[in-house]
Amino acid sequence: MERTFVMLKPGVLQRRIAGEVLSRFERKGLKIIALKIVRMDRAMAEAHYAEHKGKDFYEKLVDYTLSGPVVAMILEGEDAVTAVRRMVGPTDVQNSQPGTIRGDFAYRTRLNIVHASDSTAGAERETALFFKPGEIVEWEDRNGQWY
Ligand code: FUP
Repeated sequence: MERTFVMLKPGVLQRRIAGEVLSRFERKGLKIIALKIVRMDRAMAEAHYAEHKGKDFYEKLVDYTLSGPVVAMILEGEDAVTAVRRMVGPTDVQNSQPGTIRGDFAYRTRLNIVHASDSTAGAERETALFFKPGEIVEWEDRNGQWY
C-alpha cells in the first residue's frame, strides 16, 4: 500500500482546525499510521523546503513554517500520494476549488495550510526527516472493505 507524508502548517493548530482537516483524510479512508506535533527548527524547515531555496517566497515560507508547531503524519492508502494531493488542491489558492482543503480553508498561497508529498520518493524523504522508524505503527485494517 502506498504511503504519503502530510504536514499541517502552523496556522492549523492556531486556528483549531487540525481535527477538521484530519477528519477529511479519515473520512476518505486513508489510514493514519504516524501522527505527532512537531516544533520544527530552522535546519529542518530548510531541509524540507530545500528545492525552493533562492526563490522570492522562500524566506517567508521558512519563517511561516517556524512560526508555531506543525502536525506531521503519514497516511497510507491506494495511490495515497495522488489521492491526498487531489484532496489538498493546487498550491496556488486562486486555483483551489471549494471542496479541497486549500479551497475551503486557505485564503493566501503562502498560508495554504497543508503540505502533502508530490511523489513517493518525496514522501520517503520527508518521512525520514520527521519520523523515526519506531514511530510508524502498522495496524491491521479490519474496516478496509468499507472504503
Ligand atoms: P506544494 O507542493 O503544493 O506545497 O507547493 P510547492 O512545493 O510548490 O510550494 C511550497 C510552499 O511554498 C507552498 F505551499 C506555499 C509556498 N509558495 C508561495 O508562498 N508562493 C508561491 O508562488 C509558491 C509557493
